[in-house]
Amino acid sequence: MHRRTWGAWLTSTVVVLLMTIAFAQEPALYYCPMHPDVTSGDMAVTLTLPDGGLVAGREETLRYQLEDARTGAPLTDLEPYLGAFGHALVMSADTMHYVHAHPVELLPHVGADEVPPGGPALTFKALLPKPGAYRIWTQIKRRGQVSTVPFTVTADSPTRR
Ligand SMILES: [Cu+2]
Repeated sequence: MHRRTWGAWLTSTVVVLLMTIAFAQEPALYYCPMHPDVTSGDMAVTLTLPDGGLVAGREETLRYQLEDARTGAPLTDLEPYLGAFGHALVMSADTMHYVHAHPVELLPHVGADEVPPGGPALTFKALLPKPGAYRIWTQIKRRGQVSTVPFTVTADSPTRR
C-alpha cells in the first residue's frame, strides 16, 4: 500500500477512535432518544426538530433557541467563531457518517470590528444519510468562551412514513 494511503487510513482511524471515545464517555445521554434541552453554564439551549421528527435521507431543519438559564431571557450576545455563529458536528452512533453544518444565520458583511452579535435563534440544515441515532455537538461562542452543547437525536426511516 502506498505511504499516503496508509497516512489517510491512519488519520481516519484516529478520528473515528476519538469520536467513539466521545460517544462512550456519555452513555446516559447516548442512550436517551432525545435531549431537547441542554444547559451549558448560564446558557440554556432548546433544540426543536421538524414536526413528526427527523427522517433520514432528506434535508432537515434543526432549530436552536438560546436563553439565559436563570432568567429565560433570549440570548443575543453570540460572537462569531471561525466564521460562523455556530458549528454543528452530526455523527451517526456507529461513527460511520458525519455532517458538519453552519447556521443559516450568516455573519453580516461589515467591518471586522463591528460585527453585530448573533442569537437568540440558530437554524441548521442537515441531511442524515440513514436511519438511527445521531450525536450532535454544537459549538457556540459568548464572552470569548466556546461552549459545546451535545444533543442526541434519532432519524426515522423514510419507508416507515
Ligand atoms: Cu464549522
